[in-house]
Amino acid sequence: MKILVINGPNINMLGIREPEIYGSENYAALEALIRETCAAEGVTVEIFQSNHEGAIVDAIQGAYGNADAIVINPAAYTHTSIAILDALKAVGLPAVEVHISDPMRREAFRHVSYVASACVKTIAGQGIDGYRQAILYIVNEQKKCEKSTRGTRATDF
Ligand code: CA2
Repeated sequence: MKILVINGPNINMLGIREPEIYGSENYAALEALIRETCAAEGVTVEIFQSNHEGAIVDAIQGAYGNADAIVINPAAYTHTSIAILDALKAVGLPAVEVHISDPMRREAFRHVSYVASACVKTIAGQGIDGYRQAILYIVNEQKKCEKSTRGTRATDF
């Protein structure tokens, strides 16, 4: 299984400012957590971060035929981007939306997520551990799927 993890604008600045909102871990620590979680689960991972909406759309399109699932924190684009929503719908891969903070407990302009309707789950307010939870959710769903289809094909004995 391969998971593509996408981070939007300013996530690369983690740990530099606003630790009371985003915690004190930096982006390198986030990458390390994602890689450790995937390695422990036997999952291949690709991590992508961009400050540009179109580059994020390109990364989502690039996952088509190349990844089995997406973990995405679109950051501020969560609240504005129909293009990212459409890209997630276009590729049709299971996607989990992650937010380090809980946008619902912040300013009103953060209460709307344009991408949520294209995601199978949203994890918010768990700090960077939310990425670990998202990966484990995907792995567990995959295991459930394998279990329910096992032995149902004519070629299975
Ligand atoms: O809580 C989240 O993960 C967010 O997606 C983070 C975004 C924010 O626009 C969303 O509403 C919620 C912001 C990305 C990080 O921005 C930083 C700001 C200052 C210092 C470090 C990072």
